Amino acid sequence: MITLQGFGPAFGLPDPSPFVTKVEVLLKMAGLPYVVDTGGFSKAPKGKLPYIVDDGEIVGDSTFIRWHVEKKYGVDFDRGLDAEQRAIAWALEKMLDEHLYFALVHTRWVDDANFDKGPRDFFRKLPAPIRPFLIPMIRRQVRRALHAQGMGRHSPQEIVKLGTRSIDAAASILGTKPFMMGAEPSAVDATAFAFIAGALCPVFETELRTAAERHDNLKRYVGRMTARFYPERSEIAGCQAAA
Ligand SMILES: N[C@@H](CCC(=O)N[C@@H](CS)C(=O)NCC(=O)O)C(=O)O
Repeated sequence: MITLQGFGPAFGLPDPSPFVTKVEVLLKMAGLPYVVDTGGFSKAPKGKLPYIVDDGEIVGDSTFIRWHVEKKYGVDFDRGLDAEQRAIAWALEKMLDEHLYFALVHTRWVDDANFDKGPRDFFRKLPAPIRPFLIPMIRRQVRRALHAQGMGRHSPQEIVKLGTRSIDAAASILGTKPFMMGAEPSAVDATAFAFIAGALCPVFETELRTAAERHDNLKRYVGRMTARFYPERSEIAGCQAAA
């Protein structure tokens, strides 16, 4: 049995981390039984979530988890795609993982109002006296990480411009297709669903959310992915589940 280490549902999303949601959807796509555990952050092999424990084997990072599942269980998430489609899917996935992600982190962690509505809640289980020290410290770490990565050097308006371009690109790639690469879901849909749902999350007031809301095809896509992979949910991120 596979244990997926994540943060647990938050903000109406399967997980606040798009990377955890991505892995959960990949496991669902692969039809593998799994359980979610939220107590494993301190043992994360790369200091980040998600990671999985598969029969004692620990695999960290959503991409390495995908490759582990493909190799160990003989799954090809991209079956039916030719080399060019696989390359486009990879490029789209990495645009979301390595670019849109940091714009979303900025909107949730740097903007005070959004932080108060969202990430501040992660600290509610900590003893009250240490919260006033720890919360600003962790926010400083996030700001430093954004600065080191580069996104954090831009103004909020510039970050919105960059993130909007990625959201628009995802909407254009989807076009009128049911899923990113065609009639059936492939690996990139696990990522795209996680990030687009994260961008559309109604908890946060952001111009990136407005940018995503402009695309009806993205909203219907989140609803379609919800119907397929979270059939127990009537909606995710304000998008009604519908096939
Ligand atoms: N490349 C990693 C990224 C994972 C990641 O950035 N996880 C974040 C949550 S969204 C995390 O655990 N951050 C905690 C930290 O950096 O301390 C993947 O694909 O799994």
